Amino acid sequence: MNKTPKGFRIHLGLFGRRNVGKSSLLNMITRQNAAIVSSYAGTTTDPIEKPMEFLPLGPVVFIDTAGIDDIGSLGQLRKKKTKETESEEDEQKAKSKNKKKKSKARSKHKKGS
Ligand SMILES: Nc1nc2c(ncn2[C@@H]2O[C@H](COP(=O)(O)OP(=O)(O)O)[C@@H](O)[C@H]2O)c(=O)[nH]1
Ligand SMILES: [Mg+2]
Repeated sequence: MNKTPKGFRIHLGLFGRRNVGKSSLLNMITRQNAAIVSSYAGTTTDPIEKPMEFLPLGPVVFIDTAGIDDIGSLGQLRKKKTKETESEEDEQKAKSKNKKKKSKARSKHKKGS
């Protein structure tokens, strides 16, 4: 189950303001204490990745992030990291779309030959 490489997993990012329950949601979905939950805004710092089998999707990786409204100098760094994670997820989505397109094109080509 956990053998699927990260690149083959669907990436599901949790983005939003601080203290809205992103980490609580991750813990609820994974049924683990994967991320620290607290009423103190700015608890999550580095993105937390949790690979799991999430039916009906299959192998996914959940990514919990710091808030998009973080403040202070450390907050700016956390926001930057969240933005980077967001872009990485978009890139990954585009890549997997391309992969699907290519494999569709290949199977069409096979059928035609
Ligand atoms: N009332 C209520 N509080 C929640 C809910 N989900 C999370 N919380 C509380 O909101 C606070 C922030 O939660 P957390 O998961 O750390 O938020 P994050 O900063 O978005 O990751 C914590 O005190 C949680 O116990 C919810 O569904 N209802
Ligand atoms: Mg959090």
